[in-house]
Amino acid sequence: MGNKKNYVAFDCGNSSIRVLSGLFDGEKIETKLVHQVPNEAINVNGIFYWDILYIFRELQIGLQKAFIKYGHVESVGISTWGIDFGLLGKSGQLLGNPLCYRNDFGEKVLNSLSKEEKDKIFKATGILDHPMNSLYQLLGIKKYLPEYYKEAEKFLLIPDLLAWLFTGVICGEPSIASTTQILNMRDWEYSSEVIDHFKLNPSLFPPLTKHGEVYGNLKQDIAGSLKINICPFVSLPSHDTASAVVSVPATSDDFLFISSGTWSLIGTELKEPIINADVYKEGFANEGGALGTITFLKNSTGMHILQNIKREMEKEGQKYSWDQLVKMADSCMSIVPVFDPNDKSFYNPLDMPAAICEYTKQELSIEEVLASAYISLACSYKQSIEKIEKLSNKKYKVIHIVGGGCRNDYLNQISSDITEKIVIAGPEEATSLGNIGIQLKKDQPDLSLFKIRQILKKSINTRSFTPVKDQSLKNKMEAYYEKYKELF
Ligand code: LFR
Repeated sequence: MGNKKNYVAFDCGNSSIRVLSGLFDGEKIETKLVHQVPNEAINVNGIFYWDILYIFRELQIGLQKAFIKYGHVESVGISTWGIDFGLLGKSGQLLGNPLCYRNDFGEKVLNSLSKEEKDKIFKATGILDHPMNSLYQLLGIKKYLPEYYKEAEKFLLIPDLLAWLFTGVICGEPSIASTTQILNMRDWEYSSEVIDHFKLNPSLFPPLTKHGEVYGNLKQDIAGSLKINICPFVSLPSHDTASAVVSVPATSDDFLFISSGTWSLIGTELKEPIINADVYKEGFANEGGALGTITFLKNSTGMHILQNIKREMEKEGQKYSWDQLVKMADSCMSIVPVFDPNDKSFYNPLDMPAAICEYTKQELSIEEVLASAYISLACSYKQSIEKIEKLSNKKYKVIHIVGGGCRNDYLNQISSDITEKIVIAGPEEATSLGNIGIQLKKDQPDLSLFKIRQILKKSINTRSFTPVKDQSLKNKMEAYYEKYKELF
């Protein structure tokens, strides 16, 4: 490894827990996946939980592997999915496993609010109301699991909770804090208006760190049991979407991105939030990005649909590769119906293909279900992009698709065909690269986001997709989108 530095990224998503080493030679970063295990919410008596101690344990195994493979760990950064959190009790211990945002508490709470209340929260924060936001989950716990809320002293979002488990330090991080819908995105402070309105305990929320600073060190007992060096933990965009956006290989400050994973986060980066009635109406949020930037985005259903179709197909015991699924979708010659991937029916169905058939009111073959899912996802991308162009009064020629979902070249091509824009796919390891990119600030505090992006751009390969030229295919794609727009 020569004298490359070994930066470690924890990348925890809804479907996998991963540890990567980022080997930095002073010019570029080479990422190496050192550990990966599946992640899954666990249903206990109808409530979905995350097994946080399993996640903690697997991250330790990954950290140890990174040390054994590449030597001294320079530092560690944590990125995870947003919204979910754990509560520490009065005696300083974790009060049970964190709940998963796919429970229905949030929806029940949000449905009980008046339009005025919803407007007030959006105005106070700049974040869109979505049933899964931590605010509604927390209020749901207050109402439906009151014993947890009563005993809670600290609210720690998943990366903050992991940071506490690894370092013993209680702190928060701004990008993940924005997924609560309690942070005011104008000044990045927890909104006293929201806290007072819902009579939340303000001391639940820990102080926020600054990107690039070291907030703690690996606990001595963990370092001892893993037989690795005591390494610093660096504050960085610990919301996976925010770290992924750091790695977008854009050539200018102004770009469109889709961070593609279980969710597709479709947006652009801004210096200041845009908080007005149109933004609210069109369903956009001003989430926290890296180093004070705003990721202005729409949270749209992504690979979740395809992941669940695949899961259902595999229930009989046979395994399918993603290539096989693409071939099946591509073999479908018929005109398929389109559906709104963001409809409630697809949020957590027991059987995704059945949910699609029921929603479209058609008996579809599995090939048709797959084709319909691909087309519908691409149509939802186009609709969100049209809205971004309207709200920002700009036109974009290129869409950067980053994250695990950009491995799917079939979806990349259909997205280019439907949106009639160039798609640049990559990097796939977007979250980890962004995470490691910001860790570089530990030693080079003056590194700007622009400079970090240049380093990351040198470190990756991308693939380009241009819109279909064949006129009859073009017409077919246009017809699909017209249908989609007419319906949704
Ligand atoms: C993407 C993501 C989204 C968030 C969703 C649920 O991985 O973090 O940004 O809305 O997961 O937490």
